[in-house]
Amino acid sequence: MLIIAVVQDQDVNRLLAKLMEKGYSATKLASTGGFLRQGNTTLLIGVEQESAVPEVVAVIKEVCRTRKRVVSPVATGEQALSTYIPTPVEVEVGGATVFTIKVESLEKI
Ligand code: 2BA
Repeated sequence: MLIIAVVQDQDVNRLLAKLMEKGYSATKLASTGGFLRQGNTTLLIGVEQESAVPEVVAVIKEVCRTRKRVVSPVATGEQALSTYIPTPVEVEVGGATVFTIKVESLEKI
């Protein structure tokens, strides 16, 4: 099984430490959220047994926090040419977005 978790940068070190402590392997990828266009982190966590998924998800739930971000919309098109003043918008970013996928094979070469 492959667990893909998009998490906030602030939670990554604690999350990786907990996962390693419990014997899981993970790969950390720098990513960017499509909506906020700000950095976040994507972890690829491969586990051999499907039964390990709930434990990994529980660790993610324990570590990752929901936070509020204030974003200023970027002016586009005609707005950019006018006296448009962007109003900051508050967005709640979830603790993690988690996808779980069945893996056909895992080969280490
Ligand atoms: P972003 O795309 O930068 O989104 C950050 C937060 O902005 C989202 O938090 C959500 O609260 C809000 N948001 C996203 N799209 C929106 C929209 N069209 N209108 C209003 N608000 C919107 P989360 O939902 O917790 O997502 C956090 C990050 O997880 C996302 O960063 C993205 O990188 C990833 N993600 C979330 N859903 C995904 C999906 N279905 N597929 C792939 N990645 C996803």
